[in-house]
Amino acid sequence: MMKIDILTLFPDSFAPIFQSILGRACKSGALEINILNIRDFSTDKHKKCDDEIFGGGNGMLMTPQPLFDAIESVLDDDAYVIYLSPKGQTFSQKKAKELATYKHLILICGHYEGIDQRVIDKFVNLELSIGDYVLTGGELPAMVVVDTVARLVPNVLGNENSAVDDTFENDLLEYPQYTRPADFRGMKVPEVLLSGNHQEIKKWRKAQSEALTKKRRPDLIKKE
Ligand code: 58G
Repeated sequence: MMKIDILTLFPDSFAPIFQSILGRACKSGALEINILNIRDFSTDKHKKCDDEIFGGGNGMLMTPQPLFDAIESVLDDDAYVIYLSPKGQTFSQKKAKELATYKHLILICGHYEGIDQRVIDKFVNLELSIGDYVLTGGELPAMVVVDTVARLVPNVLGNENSAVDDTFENDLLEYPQYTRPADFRGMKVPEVLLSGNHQEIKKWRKAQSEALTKKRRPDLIKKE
């Protein structure tokens, strides 16, 4: 059971994560995802959440007051607070495994030129980036992190083992997989997979994984 609170100015953009597997996990109780609109916490008469940047510079910054109040409304002793930012540590399957051990994640999505540094200094445990590119908001990165982490939480995926053989779980790319029919338009499934010889199948899959990783992602192969 994991709780995830997402703080955003664009709550509607999270509709996709309530589809399919994660939607089912929310209904089954394996996962609780709350979307909070940062604007609801603004004490400004016009619900303003942004302002000009001290010292000059282009664009606007998210002001501290709505963010402080939004974070404090969900903060507890179990919470681990993440700010999605291109300046953050790079996200990975390894990082996802670490995050999956927390009971409560709070994800902050920035917009414009980002958020006031005092929010980061006061509350943020981890600045996290999904890759070396800049987006208009932290919503897409937040969805990437939620999807990746949630599928590692017990009882979120139907089958408890389905995350074990995945690409990256053993620093190898996954072997090719096939389903019926065994012959589709003359393209045949490799004979060994139809043999029922589980030892041979295991050997074939390992060899395929290693060959593909060596060809496509030599950087993943540990030099020891
Ligand atoms: C510079 C520009 C600093 C995450 C924008 C902060 C968030 C990319 C990623 C921002 C993001 C990523 C405002 C919009 C954060 C703020 C947000 N872009 N690579 N943009 O994970």
